[in-house]
Amino acid sequence: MIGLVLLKRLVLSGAAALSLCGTCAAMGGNAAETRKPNFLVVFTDDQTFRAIGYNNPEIKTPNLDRLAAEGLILNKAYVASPICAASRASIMTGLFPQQHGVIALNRGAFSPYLKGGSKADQTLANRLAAAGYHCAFYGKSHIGDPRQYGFSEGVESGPYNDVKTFELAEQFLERAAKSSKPFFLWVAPHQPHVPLKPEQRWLDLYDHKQLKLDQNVREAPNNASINNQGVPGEAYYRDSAYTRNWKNLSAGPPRNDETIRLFTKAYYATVSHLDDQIGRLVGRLRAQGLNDNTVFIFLSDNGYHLGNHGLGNKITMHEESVRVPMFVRWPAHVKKGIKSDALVSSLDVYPTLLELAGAAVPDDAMGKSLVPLLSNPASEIREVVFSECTGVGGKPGDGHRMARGKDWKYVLSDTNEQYLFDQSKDPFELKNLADEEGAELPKLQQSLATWMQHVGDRKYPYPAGTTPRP
Ligand SMILES: [Ca+2]
Repeated sequence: MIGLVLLKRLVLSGAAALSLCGTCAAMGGNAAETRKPNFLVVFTDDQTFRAIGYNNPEIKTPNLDRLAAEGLILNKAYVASPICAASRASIMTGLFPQQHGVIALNRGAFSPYLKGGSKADQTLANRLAAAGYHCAFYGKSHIGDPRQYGFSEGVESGPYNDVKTFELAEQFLERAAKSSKPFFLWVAPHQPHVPLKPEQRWLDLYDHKQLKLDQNVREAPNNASINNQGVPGEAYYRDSAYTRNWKNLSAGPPRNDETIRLFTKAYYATVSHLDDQIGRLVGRLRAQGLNDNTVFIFLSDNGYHLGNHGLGNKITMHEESVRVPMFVRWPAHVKKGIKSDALVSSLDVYPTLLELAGAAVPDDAMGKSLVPLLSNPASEIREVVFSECTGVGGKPGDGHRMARGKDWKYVLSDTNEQYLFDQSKDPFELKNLADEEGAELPKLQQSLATWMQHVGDRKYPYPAGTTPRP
């Protein structure tokens, strides 16, 4: 591990890169010739934070566990928005949905960031391309052709094409190893988004009867608006996915323990298949001599409810929906086996990669660079992390907002109900403490109010009845 100052100097000047790397003799063309690190981001779809082996021994992800153990695990990673298109637009722009305009699934609002648009130069890929990177994208975009927002090559794949996506990504690495340019490779599989179609060999890894149910699993959601997932609603998603593609079972609410376990089995099996593909991709990285100088970042676009709070799908501000597995691996410079409890956002990918590329980070970027954590995982980069899922129910201002501090989480719900959870004592979010006296509520209310004003939230100023206490 190297110090932050040294890391910055190393990345920005590049001159010392080889002298610090003990395994450089084994490095291939690309890494040996370039000074800037390569970037490989694997961005999965709907993978909740408990759906990875190092957070949950029931799920089998040996490759991801090994890769995570070779770098920095980020325990508290939250997405800017727990829904596909909004989350993807956020990670590519470094902004929250109400800033870039892609609310919920309104991908048309991304047009200013596409080629020829007024904000096209602001995307992550365009900024990295300007810094000398060869940018390639394989997998699910959800916000248009990736070649329209800064990637010089790549394709947007449909569902069930992940095997092809990984093949193309491996072929890219073979070409990249022969190039003198650093690369930025974005791999976005569809797995484990529904409809689930796991092959039998992955299903065979799990006995649904042995799967444990989380403490907050219910047969049906209660009526609290914090659980509103809008239209068409999670029952549609889950019923259709499950009924069509695996077993003729209705898994929508009301559920029972068996249907939840059966769905979880299919979901875990899908993640295990994904894990195998990621393991092969990083194996190719190693085989091409690109391993040491490639920053590998793993995360998902949002989480997923597996019967938690009586829900499937995502869209809520519950942990299952908004918190994702995330780690950073960079063998040349990041120590193995380190973990951080710092509050991290998916928005942090944007400034982190720009900083490591030696490019300027724009003042309006909403994320924080993760670089300090790479050398000191005990450091903090923010006091509160935010998320939003607006557009729930089809109205632009409706939806959920979250301000999550170190131990406490505050949610302003769809219909202006307030929720306060003490994560240190109640990680499954079973007890709402918003009506109890204490310093945490006004503090997080104020944080959220400041954030709402900054992003131009349509609910700002606070709705009547929910005014932050002084
Ligand atoms: Ca998603």
